[in-house]
Amino acid sequence: MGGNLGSGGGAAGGRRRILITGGLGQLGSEFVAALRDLHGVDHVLLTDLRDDVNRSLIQSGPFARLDARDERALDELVTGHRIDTIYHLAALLSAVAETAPQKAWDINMNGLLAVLEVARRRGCAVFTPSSIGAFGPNTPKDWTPQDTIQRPTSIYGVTKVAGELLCDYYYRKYGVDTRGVRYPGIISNKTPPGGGTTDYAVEIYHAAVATGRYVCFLAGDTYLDMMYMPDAIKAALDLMEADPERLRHRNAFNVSAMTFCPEDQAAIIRRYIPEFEISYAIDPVRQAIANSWPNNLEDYAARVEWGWEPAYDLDAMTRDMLRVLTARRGEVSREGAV
Ligand code: NAD
Ligand code: AKB
Repeated sequence: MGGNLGSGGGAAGGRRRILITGGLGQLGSEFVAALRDLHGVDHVLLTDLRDDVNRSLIQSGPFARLDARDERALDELVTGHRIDTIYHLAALLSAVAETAPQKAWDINMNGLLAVLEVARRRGCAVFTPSSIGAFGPNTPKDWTPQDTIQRPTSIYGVTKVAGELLCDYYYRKYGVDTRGVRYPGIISNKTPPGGGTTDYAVEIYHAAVATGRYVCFLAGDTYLDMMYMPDAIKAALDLMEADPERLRHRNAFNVSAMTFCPEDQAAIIRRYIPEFEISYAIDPVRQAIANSWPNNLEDYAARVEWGWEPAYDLDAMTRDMLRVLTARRGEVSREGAV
């Protein structure tokens, strides 16, 4: 373990004492930094099943190896570090889950159950992300309403709907302060995505900068909701600090920032890299999942209940992604030349 959490603070309007599960993944690795900026390095305990990736992040503050399903180990960390808030990010994403449905159910559901049980006993608040994957083929595809039909056909979606309901149940039955959003595909440049259907939208930027071409596993006209990482972080932090009196939905807020298809994204990239080429080699499993998800969500409830507003659209995100990745590539080639 990288160290113990410092003393002082509390959840109510001040510095929280936070534990993150699955913290070495695409979201967690950036949530850690944002939460440490806000609450202090020593107040944020990073945990993950793995400890063989991202050594610099592991060494940057308190870390513990934790299987989120291990309720006893989680309870010990929560009591030992006097945790008051859990960001539960451990999960298998949609494409990986489809290769091992029983394992996906085990990790996604038993991990969440362990977190909720510990939160119930120890009085913790809990943030758990749901996903656009919680919707299915008979959900309205455009401007998908906050409260609508949810009959997902992927195992990932099944666990996301069950998770939304379980979090609502723990709030109603036991008063656990559970909160969450339905994230779209998240695009970021620090940690690669962990095996989802929307991963293409991240890979495309890396490929554009590295080789100027990308072979996409979804068809060019597949529309999906997407969001840039800074907005994803803002959504979680704002929701967790929102006045509970104003929250009617709590665990499954639709949040939306932009919708596009691979052809749209390639066209925007060409504004900045005119020679960029995209071609297609469709993966039937991920295409079927994508076809069952909405094109774009209506997020009025999040706007009204806690003031949600994204900052990045497709063009602003593309400029930032290309700027960061190009600079990083320059650094790497300069280091290589030394
Ligand atoms: P990721 O796959 O990048 O990271 C998940 C992390 O969980 C990994 O570091 C993995 O080692 C860890 N993990 C797996 N099993 C574990 C276990 N049993 N105990 C502890 N840790 C375990 O995923 P992510 O993209 O960071 O997603 C985080 C959450 O956000 C998930 O609930 C996911 O469904 C949700 N979400 C993500 C996106 C997205 O586009 N990334 C979109 C919607 C929702
Ligand atoms: C996935 O594609 O599985 C995730 C998600 C949208 O939940 N990125």
